[in-house]
Amino acid sequence: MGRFTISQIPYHNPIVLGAFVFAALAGSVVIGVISYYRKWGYLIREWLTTVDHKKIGVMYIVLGLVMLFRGFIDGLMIRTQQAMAVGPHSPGHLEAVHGYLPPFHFDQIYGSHGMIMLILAVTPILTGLANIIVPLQIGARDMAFPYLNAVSLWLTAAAVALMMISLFIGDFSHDGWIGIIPLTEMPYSPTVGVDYWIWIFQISSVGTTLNGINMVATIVGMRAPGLSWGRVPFFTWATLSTQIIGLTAFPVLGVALALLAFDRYLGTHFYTAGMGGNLMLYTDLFWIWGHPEVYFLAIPSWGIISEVIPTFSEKPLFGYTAMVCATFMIAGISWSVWLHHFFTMGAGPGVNLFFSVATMLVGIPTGVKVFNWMLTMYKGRLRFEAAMLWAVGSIFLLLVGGLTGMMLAIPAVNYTVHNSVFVVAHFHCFLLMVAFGIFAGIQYWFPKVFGFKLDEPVPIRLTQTPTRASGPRHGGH
Ligand SMILES: [Cu+2]
Repeated sequence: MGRFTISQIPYHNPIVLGAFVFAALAGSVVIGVISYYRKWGYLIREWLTTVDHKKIGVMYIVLGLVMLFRGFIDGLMIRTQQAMAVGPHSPGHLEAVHGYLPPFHFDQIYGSHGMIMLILAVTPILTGLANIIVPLQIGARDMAFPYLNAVSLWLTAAAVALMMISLFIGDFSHDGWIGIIPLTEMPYSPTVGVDYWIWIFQISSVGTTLNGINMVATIVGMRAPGLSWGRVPFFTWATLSTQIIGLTAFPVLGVALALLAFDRYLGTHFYTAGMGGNLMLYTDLFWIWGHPEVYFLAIPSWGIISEVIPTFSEKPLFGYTAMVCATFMIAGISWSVWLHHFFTMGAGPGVNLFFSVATMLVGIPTGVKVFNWMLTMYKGRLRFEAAMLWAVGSIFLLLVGGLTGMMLAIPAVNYTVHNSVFVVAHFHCFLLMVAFGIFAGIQYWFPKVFGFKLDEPVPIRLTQTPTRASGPRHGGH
């Protein structure tokens, strides 16, 4: 904090100033409305200090939706800049046109968009859904450690607060959401931006790890009598494998960030070339967390659509056991593929080949899932309500995102599309698949939380040979 001065407030930047005025106005309106209706006592007693899993879940989702909005604005700003800024060699342009954002501002937005969407929007929303639904699905009264659950939520909220403060005081990291090394080292990033980035990441991942401990303890130890593993609803299975990934992956990120903090504050050389340090150490540690993190987001989303599709097909989930096995296979393989994030960094053909084959293996269990969803819908009585439309859309996005992923798994293709937006398109298909799953889940479970169904137009019903649902139904309403 000693490095903050009054000059850290970017009052000379009209975009930031405008955002600050808007945030201040919106904040005072919210405070005014709460005071006018005298709801402070209710808010503090019933919500802010609660340890109830459903209310914590709702707050997680609200927090995530607010950050989804900010991340969306960041995305719009990135795209607007790219549409306006033209390079000197583009057709019809003899000189560069620089758009509306100065480079240092664009770089911050570029980092904050990724950071917000992955860590502060999608993760809290999925955690919130699991918080609400998992104890209900397994017949538990609450999570195993309700107080710890509240601690996890407020750690995430603290990270969100830091993220919002970084918008107005000081700056945010200029070095991308992955913290490209050695740019994040002190000589290249002397401002507070990278420090914000480190502590937002670190605090929120401690919250996520604690939540993982809580979830695993709940699912393993608090299932209702008779709810054996073979009958556990699929979303709970998905949450269990997700949290096992989280529990093993997030500590690696914690170490990677702590070593970077040592480099910055104590002058150590873990990631710099001097004194025996190596920047590839950071790259490896980061992506050893970074790839499992992809499945940390995707698997719960697949869990959601595995609940939605059987309900709106009026059939049980096809291949329950295969689905569970596929989920854990994906979780397992996700540990041996991280180097595909830097094929072009020169690890050599042997290493690249290993990680290429390992990456392609992920396609097998993922394909199992896609076919199982399709076979669940096959000859079902399909009702295309909003949740089902999101779920089916999600499968399409998984197909596009997954097949481009198979292309990127080939190192030669990686070299070819390097520095293009191919990989950006690939992972945005994949993450929008996650987002579609989230919207399906919110729509589907909304009545569970609030007691009424969201309004929707008359659902489309495909007339097909009716087959009655038979056998045990896994999960759902
Ligand atoms: Cu990956």
